[in-house]
Amino acid sequence: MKTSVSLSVFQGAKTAPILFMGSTEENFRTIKELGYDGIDLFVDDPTSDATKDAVKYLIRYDLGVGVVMPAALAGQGLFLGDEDKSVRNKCIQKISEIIKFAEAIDGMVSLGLVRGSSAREESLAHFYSKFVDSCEKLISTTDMPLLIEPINRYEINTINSVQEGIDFINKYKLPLYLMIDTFHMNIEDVSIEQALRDSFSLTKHIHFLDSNRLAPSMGHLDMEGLYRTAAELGYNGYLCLEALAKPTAYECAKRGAEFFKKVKK
Ligand code: LER
Ligand code: MN
Repeated sequence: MKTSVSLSVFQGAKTAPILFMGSTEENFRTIKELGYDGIDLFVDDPTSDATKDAVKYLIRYDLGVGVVMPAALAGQGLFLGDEDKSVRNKCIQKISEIIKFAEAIDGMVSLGLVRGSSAREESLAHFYSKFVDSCEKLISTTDMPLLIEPINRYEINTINSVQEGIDFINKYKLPLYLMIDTFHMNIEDVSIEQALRDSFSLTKHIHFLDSNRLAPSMGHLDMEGLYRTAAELGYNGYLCLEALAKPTAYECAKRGAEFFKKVKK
């Protein structure tokens, strides 16, 4: 299993799970020195200088990319399941550009907050018909896996639990995969371990956080047990600290590195 941390190339919200903020060389050097294998990149504009700097430093420090995350689009009001067709189309176009960028650096793309929430007055089926249509358009543009991330109910009202993610993919028979996140699973799933097992054949990436969205060992989940379950299942993707930078980015990343060193022994 490989390990990674989240980094945003742009100035993201302070409340977002962005461990390292900014495409500075110091951030990439620190991540490498702490022993991480790669990065999940939050990208707003694939053509920006900050994005180009990120690519330069990824190569310089020999770091891999797990997932490129288009969550910034949601912040701009662009959603794949939006009621307004022009909003959906703009979102599809922007994500297609991010997919092309991700392909060039061998990263996958996640569809999390960008799917959007279902309005109270519409049925969930109506929302999914729009979201599925957008997914089909995106799938036709790429051979790289697109990942659905189940996200907790306080952030979105579509695909909250891992089981809902599995059911969505099976129901619509789409060639999509899952990115699961233990922080959200702690809120939505009956058993994190069981959800890990149930979703394993579809899971390509894991956000590996403790109960408080900090590094494993900083909260109250059995992260060692979850690590062992992932190892037992033969998971060979990334375990990513998509964590809050608390008390500081460095301290949280260091605690994560110490955890991984301990459990890998
Ligand atoms: C993104 O990976 C995530 O987990 C969401 O909560 C959006 O920040
Ligand atoms: Mn996540």
